[in-house]
Amino acid sequence: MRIDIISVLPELLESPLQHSIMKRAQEKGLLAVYTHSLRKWAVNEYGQVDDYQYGGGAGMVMMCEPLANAVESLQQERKYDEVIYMTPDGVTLNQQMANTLSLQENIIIICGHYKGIDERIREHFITLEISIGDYVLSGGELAAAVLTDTIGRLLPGVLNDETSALFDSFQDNLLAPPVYTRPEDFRGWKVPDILLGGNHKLIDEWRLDQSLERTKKRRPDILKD
Ligand code: 6GU
Repeated sequence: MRIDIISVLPELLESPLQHSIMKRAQEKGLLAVYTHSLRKWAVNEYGQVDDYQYGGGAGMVMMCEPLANAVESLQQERKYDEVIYMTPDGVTLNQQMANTLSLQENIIIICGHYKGIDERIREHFITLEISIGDYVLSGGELAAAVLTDTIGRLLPGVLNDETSALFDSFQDNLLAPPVYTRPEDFRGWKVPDILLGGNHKLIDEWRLDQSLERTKKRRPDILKD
């Protein structure tokens, strides 16, 4: 899968996508992430990509021309399945959306800044608007990194058996059960006996039960009947 991210601050995206699982996904050739500085398509030699908003009011708006040229120059090279705009007024990201997006071949992600992007770009280029939660970030970059990570780890071959996404919280509308590692006794705090017994049927039942309890208590809203 290929993800092209358009941003006024591409540096912000680099570190989060260059380590651990995202690094491995790219090294294995399963994921290709390209970041593009919007300034490359600036309207003048000063690198301008934003301007005052019509009607007045504080805050700059990202201009049509640089964004339209950025998207179209990418679209000239290949077909994109989605042109996504990261924005707090988009639909809230969840695991189901990540699963769906992980099946796509090529996507563009646009990171907003300031007051956002000119509405005409949203109307004519954007196919999907995504928020990562009900709070406001200074820009869309961290949100784009979150989206890329959550999609990237779902691509076949990225995770191995040990890190399998099948048992993640939310994957089956259940939170993950508690986990423990050595030692068996830390300051008198013991690992549940059942996990030490080696009876995998009982362990699976215990884990499912813990998942259910945890979900009922913490996230009754996601629990299926
Ligand atoms: Cl996608 N962008 C910004 N700026 N803030 C957010 C967000 C996105 N999602 C939640 N808050």
